[in-house]
Amino acid sequence: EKDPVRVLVTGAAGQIGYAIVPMIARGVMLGLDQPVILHLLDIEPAAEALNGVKMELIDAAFPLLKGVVATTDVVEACKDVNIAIMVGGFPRKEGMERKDVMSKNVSIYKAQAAALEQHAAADCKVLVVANPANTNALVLKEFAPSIPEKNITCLTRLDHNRALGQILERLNAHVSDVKNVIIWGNHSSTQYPDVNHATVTTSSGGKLVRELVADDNWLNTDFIATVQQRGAAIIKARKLSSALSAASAACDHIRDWVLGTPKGTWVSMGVYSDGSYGIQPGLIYSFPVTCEKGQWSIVQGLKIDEFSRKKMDATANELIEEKSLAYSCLN
Ligand code: NAX
Repeated sequence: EKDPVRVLVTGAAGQIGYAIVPMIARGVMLGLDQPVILHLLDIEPAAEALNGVKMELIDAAFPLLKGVVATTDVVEACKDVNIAIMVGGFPRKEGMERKDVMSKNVSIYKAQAAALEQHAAADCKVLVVANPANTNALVLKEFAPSIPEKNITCLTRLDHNRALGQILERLNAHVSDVKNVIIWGNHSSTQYPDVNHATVTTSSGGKLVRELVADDNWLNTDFIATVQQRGAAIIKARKLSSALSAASAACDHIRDWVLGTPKGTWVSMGVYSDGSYGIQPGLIYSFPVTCEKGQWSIVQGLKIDEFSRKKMDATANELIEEKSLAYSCLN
């Protein structure tokens, strides 16, 4: 049997936490042959609820689950973890200024960066889910300089999967037949869902989504807006934000990162920009990536038309602005 992998989930007493821990314990994230030890972190006011989650995990008797550490102590939570799923954060409450929310999250991510840097396994892979996800990940990177920058990512896979979902519904296709949509930029309403390179497998071979949909107007307007606004639509319907789909996407993100993407298929991940596609280095920006042997690389050489260029730059500009807001909170 393989040695267990230690997986940290912060904000584990929250909605996404409750949805993701059984997925991890069932092998959805790391495979059906990979035992896991779950490290669950939350804050003092949620300590009792966190303990309840631990009790339910014990009661579920998952064969792959070799242990549960449930704690409000960030050092204990980070000890020797191989994978860190950062779901905990400070939500925006009604009437709060953006700067105040940013300031709370900057201080949380600064502190947790330090704890991960000192106590996590040297090759720990980090996925930030909590919003503002890209900028929280950037703060984490800045304050954990000894963690390789390639190991710090943020979640845009939910947006990627939402884009696939819209195409599937439109074409009445099956999920395994549609691939290579792209989410560029920020996990926010400025993200750019791009279908220009997406394909569908049909009985007569691979076809471009654009050809099969045959409605550029829909693809350039309603499709983009629906994906960008999907989070808000879920809140309106459920009176709660996306949780099962977010948890599932986080599992997809880590699984593909660790176990690799299928040949010819890419996924979207928020990663530290190296300047690819003219996106300035120093931002955590969502790109199309392929993964092999636990390493992601940005898909190169895709043709970018003028429509896409504008949208990719607009979401980059929002990230530049968020970054300077985050830095202004440090003083
Ligand atoms: P909840 O409010 O249900 O849970 C958040 C949990 O984090 C709470 O239990 C809270 O006590 C805990 N927490 C707060 N500060 C903490 C700290 N310093 N250390 C550890 N835990 C802390 O929110 P939930 O619906 O689970 O969403 C979690 C985060 O995911 C939010 O920031 C949300 O905006 C973000 N999302 C990001 C998505 C993405 O695609 N990147 C999609 C889903 C989701 O909206």
